[in-house]
Amino acid sequence: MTRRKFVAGNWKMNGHLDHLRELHGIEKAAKAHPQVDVAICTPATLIAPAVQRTPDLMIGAQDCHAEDRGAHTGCLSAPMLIEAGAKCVIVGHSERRDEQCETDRLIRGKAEAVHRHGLTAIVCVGETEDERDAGRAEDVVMAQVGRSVPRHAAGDWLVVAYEPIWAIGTGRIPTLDDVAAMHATIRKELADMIGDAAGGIRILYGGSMNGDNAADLLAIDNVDGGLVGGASLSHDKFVPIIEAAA
Ligand code: G2H
Repeated sequence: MTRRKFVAGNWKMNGHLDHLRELHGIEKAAKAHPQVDVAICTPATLIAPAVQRTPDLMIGAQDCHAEDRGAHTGCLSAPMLIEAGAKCVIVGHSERRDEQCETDRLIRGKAEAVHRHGLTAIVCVGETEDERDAGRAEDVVMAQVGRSVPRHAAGDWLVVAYEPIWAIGTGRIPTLDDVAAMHATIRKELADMIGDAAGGIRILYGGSMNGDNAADLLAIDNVDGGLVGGASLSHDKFVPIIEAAA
């Protein structure tokens, strides 16, 4: 099955209003390569101004609550993110699994909320270095996929991002063979869960993706794009990744 490549930037807790100038070059590259889906997930405070500044670029969020409203101080719901102009939402990033103690069950609830309101959910999974060294990487990731991905998932609203935690922001990446093996395992797990619909779900690689390694990573079977942190913060580092995906 043919899947459109998807390159999503994750600005994490970086960027102020003046940083939105970086979006112009990214929007231009996205327009020049319409065969690639391109998004930037900004801090929530920047979503609305980013949409205003670059209306043709997909802007996303980095989290949302599983509920639509209520007594949840400090949280944002999917309808609020829609109002701000978000089109996609990262859920279950390992930094939130770790720092906010997010569980697979909670992450599945967030993905379902994202879908309920017509947005695209990017569900993150990935193993620690200890888990990989112990030979448990595939078991850990399969369990996360099994519990975090809703059973009615489909390619038009759900994306999985495989991010080995030890590769995040470290400049280290797995071997290409290891990436291929993990993405194939995720595809198989999705097929066991949801059948033929699994073929339409995009599986992104994340963790120190940059302009130098993107072409090799994106050429791997079942690598349908990238979730990019550090290299998405400037257009001159992010645009080569979009070009590699085109
Ligand atoms: C992994 C990735 C973005 P980086 O978290 O989600 O970050 O590309 O900086 O490793």
